[in-house]
Amino acid sequence: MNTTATSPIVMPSPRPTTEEAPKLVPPPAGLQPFAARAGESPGTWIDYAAHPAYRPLVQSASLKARLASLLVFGKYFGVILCKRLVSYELIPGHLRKPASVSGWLRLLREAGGNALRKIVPRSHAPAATAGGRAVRETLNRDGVCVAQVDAPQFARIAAITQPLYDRLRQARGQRAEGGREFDESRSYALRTAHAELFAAVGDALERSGILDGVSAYIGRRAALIDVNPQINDPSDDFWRRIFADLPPAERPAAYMHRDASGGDIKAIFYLSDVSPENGPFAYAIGTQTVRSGRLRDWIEETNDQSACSGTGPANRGRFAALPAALRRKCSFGNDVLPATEIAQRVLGAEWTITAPRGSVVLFDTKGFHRGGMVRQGERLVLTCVLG
Ligand SMILES: O=C(O)CCC(=O)C(=O)O
Repeated sequence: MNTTATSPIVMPSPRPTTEEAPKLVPPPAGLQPFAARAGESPGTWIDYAAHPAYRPLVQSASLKARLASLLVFGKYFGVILCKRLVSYELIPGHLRKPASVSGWLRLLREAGGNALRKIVPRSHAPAATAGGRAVRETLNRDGVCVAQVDAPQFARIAAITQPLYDRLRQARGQRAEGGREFDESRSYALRTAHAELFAAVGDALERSGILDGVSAYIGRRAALIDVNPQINDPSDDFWRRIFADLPPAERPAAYMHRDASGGDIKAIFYLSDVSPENGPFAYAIGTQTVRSGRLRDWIEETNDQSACSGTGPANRGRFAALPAALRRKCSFGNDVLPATEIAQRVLGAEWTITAPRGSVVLFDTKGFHRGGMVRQGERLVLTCVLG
């Protein structure tokens, strides 16, 4: 068994030089960084009993519907607890769906190791390099950090990924236009099949000091977990196709969300120039500091996992039938009403990151973000999970 091919890439000690330290792009002047207030979270901002899209459903939910919703919630809450116990999102893609006994053993070993690290956490030294320190400080302050990848390293990544984008474009082309869910914009490159890609991305992250900075930010040695090529174009309508049963209305924070994962860092490499029209990634700076406690996080993640946070009538019905304390979600942006205080605070902090090909955007996935909402043209990115 080749063990190096089955465990996450753990980078050797960082070895960037001062010249290689990434030049970080500051957020534009004029943004109002989000100042989190004690105890607040998406669940405290939206009163679903008074929200026009939910109020009638909250009022009409029968006892049977309430019990059914609670039952579904309980089931998915269990799933989330298990996922958090083994840090599921930190298990690399190629281990997640075992097809053999040895595959199951590798998965169990990985999951067990993650669970053990929760009980006996390993401490990690503060960032050792200038680039790493800059990355950590920027993530601490803004939750997001934009850098330029070294040109030869970027060229290597672009060349290796070209066939993956060709294949993804072909797969997307076979589907009727419209009605595309966000996940259909991505493919999942497994490390076992794409070792060269993982090596190139890992190298770029390591040599720039980014991985060093991420390690210092999360307080443990970060590894490259997943690498996902992604294409977005105007046929991706996941952000427009919301509340389809209701009359059109202004949704100023449509698709804004925090990830329903256990809290990892993502690195989005821009493989095409990204303008305001072709789906820039956007992040509300400072929102990584909105922390309302693990239980509330788990409740939000449960509702996203069970699809209860969707905006279709059935999803809203299930969500509305939950007890008020459980009516909170990670993908809360669709529900933000215009001209509310929270709309103004989130949108006032939102950095829409237009940048040339060769840029990389790092962000704390528990901060509020959105992207891939293309009006014109096409956007190619490589979304990587670090943790
Ligand atoms: O594609 C984008 O720019 C947004 C991605 C995103 O929201 C995510 O990965 O959680």
